[in-house]
Formats: sequence, structure tokens, C-alpha cells
Amino acid sequence: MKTHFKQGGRLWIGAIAFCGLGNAMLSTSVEAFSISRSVWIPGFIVRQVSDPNHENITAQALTGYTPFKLSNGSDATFSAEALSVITSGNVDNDLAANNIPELHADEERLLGSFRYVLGQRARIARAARSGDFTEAQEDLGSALHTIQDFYAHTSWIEGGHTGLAPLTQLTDPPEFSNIIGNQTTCTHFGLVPAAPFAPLTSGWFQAIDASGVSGWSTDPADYGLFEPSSWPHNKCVHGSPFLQSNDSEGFGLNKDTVLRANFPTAYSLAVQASVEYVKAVVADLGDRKGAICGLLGQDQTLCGTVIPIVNSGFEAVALADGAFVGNIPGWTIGAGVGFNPPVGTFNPTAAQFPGGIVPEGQNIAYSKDGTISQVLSTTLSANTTYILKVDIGHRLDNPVFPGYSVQLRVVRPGMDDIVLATESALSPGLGSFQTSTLSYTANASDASLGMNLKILFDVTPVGDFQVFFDNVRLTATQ
Ligand SMILES: [Ca+2]
Ligand SMILES: [Ca+2]
Repeated sequence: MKTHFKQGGRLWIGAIAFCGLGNAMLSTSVEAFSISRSVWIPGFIVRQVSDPNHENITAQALTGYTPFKLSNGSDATFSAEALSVITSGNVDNDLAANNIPELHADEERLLGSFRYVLGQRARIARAARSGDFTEAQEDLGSALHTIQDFYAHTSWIEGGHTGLAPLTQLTDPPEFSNIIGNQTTCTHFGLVPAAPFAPLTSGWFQAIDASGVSGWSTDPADYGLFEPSSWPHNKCVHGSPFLQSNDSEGFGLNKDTVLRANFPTAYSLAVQASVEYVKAVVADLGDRKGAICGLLGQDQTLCGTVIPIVNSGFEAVALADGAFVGNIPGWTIGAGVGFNPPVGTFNPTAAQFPGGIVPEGQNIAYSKDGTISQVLSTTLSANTTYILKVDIGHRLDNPVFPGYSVQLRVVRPGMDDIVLATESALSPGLGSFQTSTLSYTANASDASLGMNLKILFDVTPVGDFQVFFDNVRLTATQ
């Protein structure tokens, strides 16, 4: 009886387990369309290839993709952190638990592969809409693995296609459904394509023998020795990604590495298909820009609609360096006590903040007491998240920092305001600013819908000490 693993002095074991078949012999994961880790059997490393194609394809597809501009004018793109999570989700498809043919476009389960990537779109959208962005990114990565493997593992390219397969449509592609279980796609024990690769097919892995050992040989006579065989002998084999496909031993359909014929085409189509899939995922989210930005790993406050605030940076009055005035155009000043005047606009110098530098422009608002507030023309909308930010400052020459609160409210005519969110926890160091952030999400049955939004700053007086405010911004994301 011939060994399964040696042929002409060459070891084969590593090549059998790239994907689509659980293999208890491998204690490390390997990747279809890439191998970034060692492939080994206990006792010795069989082969090590550092060729992380799935990672490279994913990075190439996602880098530079931008669905829209952020509110600060820059392009919305996938963050490095998001790309890392997506890539992890992608390579996780090669864990033993995920060695399911459908996830790797193997064994003619192409309709299953299609339904998997379509189902993932629904999962991604659901997770992103509910704010679980890590899960959405992992689901995206897993789907991209299947999309990419389609081009590496099927006969799409050998069958003469030069464009993308219909992996982003919403109904079952007929060409995937037409695979007929018993139709011969390869002859000579799966080694020779039944030209011209009709219908569309993908490769099978070799069987695991009775002792639990898997592998394949180039000698067709060996194949009869594998019992029970999961591989129909009239179907194509996946083949070893380690062997050149023009090598007499390099049979099989896979285009997993640069060693394989058609690898550049498969790689290029996998990149393009990944971009198309991401576009479909983003389209599924419609106008939910906050959800899209979460999926991209972007700061959601840069993804929403910017709500207009009058004199949001307190630059409406021109002041000489060091000058102040007891009013803040566009804002209402509440009653307060303190030296003249207790609330106003100030252009600080290096005596208050290093270099006289403030977060935005030249001026800041100050209060020793009393409130600073503005009723906005924008009203509260359903299913919208509001994020309010303002920078809070503590001057160098004030040893004490008084208490403050930042509030997002709505105005009820003739009644007290309703406070939607409040923040009062920061304590910036001498001569520095910190950003106060508040958020409020209005649901469809919020009692405050339709009421005007209002921003209010309050200070709890401590002698003549001051709190400063600058760069007020409010966004709404859906
Ligand atoms: Ca300012
Ligand atoms: Ca100044």
C-alpha cells in the first residue's frame, strides 16, 4: 500500500487542509487564497509560506474606499482598527470550525456560498444599525473571505469569465443553481478538466483515510485507496497551492498562491469583488450615515448632519488680545454675580493659556456664574442620535476650577425645559482644555419630538474663578 504523503520524495500533507475540510491534524490555521502561517503536522513543519493573500486583498479593496465626506471635509474611509477587525473576521473562516465548503466556494456548494454572503449582508446591517460595529466588521470580513475564495476555488476564470460573478444580487444566480451533482467536471480522477469547464464547478479535497490521515497523491491509482471518500471521482480536485499548476503534479483548480496559473486574475477579481460587496453593504444601510461610519470605524460625530449653532466658536465680536466684553452674540446670558461682568467673551493671552492658544479661533466664552444658553432652530427628530461637544477650559492663573454642567435640552413652551443629557465630570488641568461630550438618541415615540433643541452651560460659582467654553458642535446621525 502506498503512502498518501510521499510522491517522488515530496511531502504533500500540508496541501490538503487549506479549506473546505476539517482536518484534525493541523493545529494551526491556514488560509485558502493565502498562507500566512506554518502548515505542520506534529513533529515537523511541512511548509511555511508567508503569503497573506486574503489580508492583502482585503486591505487593497478597503483602503481608499470612501462612501462620502465627513463633516470635517475629509473622506470617510475604513480606519486601521476597523480593517484589523475585518481582516481577523476574514481569516477566521479558515479556523477548523469554519471549514465548511460553502464558506470557501468549495465542492460546488456555490449556491450555498451565494446565500451565505447574502445572509451576511443582513447580519452586517442589523449589527451596524444596533451599534454593534465590531460584530458588523467581523461579519463583513467573513463574507469577504467567501467572496475572495470564489475566484480562487471555482472554474469561473477557467470558464472564460473576465468580469465579476453575480455575488451581490438579491436572488439566486441561475448559473450557480445549474450545477448538476453528477455531471462530470473533471476526468481522470479529478485531474483533467472536462473542457471547457461547463458547468461552473469548484474543487474537492481529498478524503481522510481510516486512520484519520489526509493527503493526496499524484498517482491516480492512489485515489481508490481512500475510503470512505468524500470526493466524487468525476469532479475536480482543489489541488495543492504549493505546486505550480503547470507542474505535472500541480493539478487542481485552486488559484490560492502566486505559484498557480491564473493567480493574478483571481487576485484582481477578488479585489474588485470585495469592493463591490462593501458597496452593497453600505447601500444596504441607506441613509444611516452613523451606522456606516461605525462600520468604517470612524468617529460618528463626523458622520452626521451638522446642526447650526450661532456663534459656536465665540468669534462674533472682535477683541484685542487680553480684552473681554460682557456679552456673547447669539447666546442668552443668565443672571449671575461676580466682578464685571460675570459672563462674556474673552480673547485670552499667554497668561491664561500657553501661547494664548484656544481650541478654535481667538475667543472663548467665560462664566464665573450664570448660564450661557442658545435655543436652536433645529427640532428633535425621531430615530436620531445627537452628539454635543464643547471644549471646557481652566485658565493658568485660576488655582480653583469651579463646577460646571453642559446640558442638551428641549424647550417646552410655557413650561420648564426637558434636560435630555448633561455632563459635568471634567476637570481640565491648569492652562488646558478638555472636550465635554454628551449624546442623546430620540426614538420613534420620544415625548420630546418636534421641540426645539437648546444648549446650556452652567457654572457653580466659586469666588471669582472662571470656566471657559469654546468650539461648540452638535451633530445628528441616523
Ligand atoms: Ca473660539
Ligand atoms: Ca489671544
